[in-house]
Amino acid sequence: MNFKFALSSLCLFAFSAINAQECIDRLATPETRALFKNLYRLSGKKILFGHQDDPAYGVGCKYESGRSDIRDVTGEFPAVYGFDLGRIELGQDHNLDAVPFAKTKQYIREAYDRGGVITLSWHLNNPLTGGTAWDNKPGAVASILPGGEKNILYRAWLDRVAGFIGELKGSKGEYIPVVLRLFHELNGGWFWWGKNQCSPDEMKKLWQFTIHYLKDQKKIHHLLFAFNTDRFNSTAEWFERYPGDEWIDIVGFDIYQAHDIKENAAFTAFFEKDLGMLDSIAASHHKIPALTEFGYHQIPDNNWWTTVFLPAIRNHNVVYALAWRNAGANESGASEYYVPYKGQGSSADFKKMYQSGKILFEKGLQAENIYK
Ligand code: BMA
Repeated sequence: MNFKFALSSLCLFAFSAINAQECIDRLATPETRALFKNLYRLSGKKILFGHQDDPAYGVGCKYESGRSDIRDVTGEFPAVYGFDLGRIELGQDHNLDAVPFAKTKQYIREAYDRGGVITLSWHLNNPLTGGTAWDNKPGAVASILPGGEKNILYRAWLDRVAGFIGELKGSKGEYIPVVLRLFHELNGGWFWWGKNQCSPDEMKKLWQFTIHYLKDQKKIHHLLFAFNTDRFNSTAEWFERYPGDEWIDIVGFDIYQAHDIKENAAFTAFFEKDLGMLDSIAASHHKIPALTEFGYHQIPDNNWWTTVFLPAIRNHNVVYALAWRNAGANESGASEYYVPYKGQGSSADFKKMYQSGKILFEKGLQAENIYK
């Protein structure tokens, strides 16, 4: 290799390496860039604990200011807060789980003031049939692509999402950065955007259209984009519907343990295998790895946090792990929850995990100044 060639390839390498460690939006706000940079930095060192709908409600409290199940158990709010936009597309004032969007906005502002990370998912209705996100008749993805019969409707839905996100501002008037997690679990077949409902090519086009629309047409520059599958068997499966590195900041997967303690060993094996594959995916593509959803329904194993969850996750690079919502009792009285509430069987063990120092909650994250 001659010297000139070596030098120019070195420059090219250095240039792409620097660029690769930035978020995809070249016009991203300073706080959004800082969020990307700091999550990238923390990956492999700490894991931010997240919880869906955390300050809104839990098993132990409903819309009580300053309370959450995580806070009742540990004394702190989580580090990451997930909320869902499902039904915003219809112009409703509350989401599919009855959380008023006005309250979500307020929770997001308070979470940001505490130094927390905000992530939004979107269980949007089926645009073709008008059914829910779980109405998985094929054809909806094709119908909302440019030229499709529902593309104009889909744009109007994105306008509403953009309207909501555009109103998220901090106390200095700066936009609050948001990790937007679209079309989650797309390798499963249960949502209308799932693998049996559209081709990989249609799905990639939908991602690209959606991100381009929000970023370049609606001019929203405070988003990091998260792409996530459900549990997966191979890197090839994970990548099948990936739109490309220029569209995605955060890479992840969702995983749930089935309701049986006997499955601890099998779950651990699967979980670790997926975490390992995600580590390589993120490292080779210069992306931030995250466990975008997880849970063990009703946590029937009192020691699950320190004997299953923590040992599996602690040696991997996911920078956050978002537990699903503590919905509490439904109409039939059955209770849905994935983190302990005060007095729940696994709360002492959860506290032990909290004290391990590896997993960050509200205060540990505050020390990291992730928006600077
Ligand atoms: C599911 C359940 C549902 C909920 C949906 C969207 O996993 O928690 O009750 O409506 O997520 O949040």
